[in-house]
Amino acid sequence: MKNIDSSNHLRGQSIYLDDIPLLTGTLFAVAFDSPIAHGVITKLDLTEALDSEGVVRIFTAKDIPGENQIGGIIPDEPLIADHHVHFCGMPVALVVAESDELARMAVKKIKVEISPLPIITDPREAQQKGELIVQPRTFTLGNSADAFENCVHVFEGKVDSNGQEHLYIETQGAYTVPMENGAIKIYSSTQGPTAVQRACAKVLGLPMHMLEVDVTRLGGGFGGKEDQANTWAALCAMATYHLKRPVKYSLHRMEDMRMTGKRHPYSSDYKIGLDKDLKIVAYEATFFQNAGAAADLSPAVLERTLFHCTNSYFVPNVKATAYSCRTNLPPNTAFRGFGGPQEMFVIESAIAHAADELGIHPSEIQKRNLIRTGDEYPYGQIAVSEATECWEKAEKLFDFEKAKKDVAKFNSENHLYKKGIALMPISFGISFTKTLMNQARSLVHVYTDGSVNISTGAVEMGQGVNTKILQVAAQVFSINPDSIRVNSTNTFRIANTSPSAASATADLNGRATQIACEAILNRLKDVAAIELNVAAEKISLKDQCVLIDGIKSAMDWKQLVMAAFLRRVSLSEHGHYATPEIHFDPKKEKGHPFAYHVYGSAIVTATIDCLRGTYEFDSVNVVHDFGSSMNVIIDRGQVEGGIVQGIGWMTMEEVIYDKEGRLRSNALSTYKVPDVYSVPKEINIDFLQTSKDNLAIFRSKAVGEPPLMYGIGAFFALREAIKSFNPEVKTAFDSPMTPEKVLMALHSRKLKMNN
Ligand code: LUZ
Ligand code: MOS
Repeated sequence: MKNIDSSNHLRGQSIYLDDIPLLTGTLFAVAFDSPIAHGVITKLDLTEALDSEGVVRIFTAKDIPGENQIGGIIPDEPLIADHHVHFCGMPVALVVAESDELARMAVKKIKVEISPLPIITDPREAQQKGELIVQPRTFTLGNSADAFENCVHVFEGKVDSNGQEHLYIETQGAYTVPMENGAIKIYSSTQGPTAVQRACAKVLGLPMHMLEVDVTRLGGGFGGKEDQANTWAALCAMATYHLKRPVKYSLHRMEDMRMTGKRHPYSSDYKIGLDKDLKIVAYEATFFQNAGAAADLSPAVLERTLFHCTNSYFVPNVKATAYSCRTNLPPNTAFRGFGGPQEMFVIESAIAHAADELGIHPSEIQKRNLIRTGDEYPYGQIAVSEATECWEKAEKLFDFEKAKKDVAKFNSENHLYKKGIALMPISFGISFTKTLMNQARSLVHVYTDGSVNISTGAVEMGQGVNTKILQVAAQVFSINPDSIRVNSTNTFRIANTSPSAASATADLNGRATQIACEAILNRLKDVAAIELNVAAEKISLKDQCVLIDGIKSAMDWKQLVMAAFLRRVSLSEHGHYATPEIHFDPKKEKGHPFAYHVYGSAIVTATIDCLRGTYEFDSVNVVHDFGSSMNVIIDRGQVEGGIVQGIGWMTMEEVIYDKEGRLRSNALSTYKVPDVYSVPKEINIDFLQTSKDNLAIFRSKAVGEPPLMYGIGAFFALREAIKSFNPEVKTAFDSPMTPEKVLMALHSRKLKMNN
């Protein structure tokens, strides 16, 4: 089944925030944000801006009717700077004017004086100065200190990974409309309608039932709108609260890039110990997460880093410690993978380091250490693993041995072009790491004409979740998908939602939909049994017909629905799903936090131009654990997109803040994202079909985040190619591997590994 949005997307008929028709009297908001990364506001001069054409009002922190606080996990983030500014891009004032252009003109006339304070941009420096968002956490398994004593090979080093701009095509924004009795309707480009509702309630000092958040779809989120859509919604809602007029704020790209947080850069230390058979016996890592100026989701991201500290490997002795470090950058936030990719890059670097020293290809080590069913993850969960299955199938299907030989042959015959090949296995835990968040609800109505309308907490952001929800209902009722509609996500229909995140949205909301549809179905079967005068067990529904003992009766779906209505049987249901079996004890740092894991292996091949340092990816060949995919087209799209986004993070996307905490890569002229020319020339995705029971919706495993991490293989493929040109060089584990860095590595004589 195709994505139900494809046709409207193609015709430009899909509704995004900017497509909502504006009501008469709508005003436009634009934030004035701090030009200084850290300091105390000594003077804020609004006079000239207030006189500017079309300005209705300028709001500051003292206009906030409730609490000036939008911190989700920790209350450490003012909506509008009061006295202190903590990062460049922090909102200081909100101009509201008759048009977007007039608001922007007025913003330029605001004058601020800020007495500067010391600026920290480096996470290690922050940690040394005790600037931590939360207490550090440590996961341990076995005894790594003792285990290192018995290792034949021990290697230590340092790894750095940079941030990543989400670059959702639709920028952040909100549109707020005053309703009766002081209620406010909030259209928001958010992954978390309830997060927006909660933040606005706090800022306005209103009960949540006054705030209706409505989301039709997003033009991408990638984690950037899990928490950080709250700001714009709360700003607009505050203006609507005071002015009793609709207020819209749709960010320009440069505002969005400057004012919002990104993927967390990490700086990490590793120590890896192997025995003579290349088994990883001990592993230690310390992570310094660059959290930015406020907690945002950083503590949760930090937690997921620890959960994935050994990626797809079983290591019997592990100690991993993670620090969330407060710096003067915009608060970094969720980004596809949520701290997992940063960690996986660290253990893959440790393995590559060991392989360098031992003179072997890293895959020799990777392969020997894949986690098997029954092995224990460092947090106590026992693996039900497909790691070896994916790896071995990839090796066979894409003939890894031959590919390696072809690369060697190419390299022996070419001097100015070199190829490199890398294998990248992944293991990603599915569930929010916070157990309580793993719940969802679905409201299903069947109308008397037989058509069906579904509302859930799931937000459609291009990932195809609405199509999957629709498929669930179509399958349970066995009716034509055309007779089903999935509604916008709305906090008045579905309450207390978890954000659409953690790859778990289709599982959670799909399961809730299944539960609701099955409840209605059971009532309908009872009605059919009475109408047709047979036992209810004999009734089934197929292709909009009622069957008795598998044989078509005279009654169809529409007649059955009408019969139920005439008998006053409810045709609506509110289904609730909470993932069973999961638990975690943060005191012990042990438990069973994930419903299941997703596995896979990718083989990445790169070619570099050794004169220029430029490169291309010849192919990415993947065997991915989809379980039993319920939508092959959508799932394939998610894997392709993830791979390209992962490659972008690892190779070309370079977030640059200067020492003053100002974003230098602040536009698409200075921040390079993958385009059609830089995607791999070939991407082959093989579906590992598994029949094991799992907690996914219809056994169709979550697919949103895991494939991004295949992109890490791109770094190591480039590294292999560089090694072939310049065997002397020990390329630093410092991503992204930009063409500049490749060129430097190719032609440097004794560039020391940076440890
Ligand atoms: N968001 C969140 C996430 O709040 N908790 C998670 O565990 C998570 N994992 C991945 C992506 N977003
Ligand atoms: Mo996400 S990083 O699942 O919002």
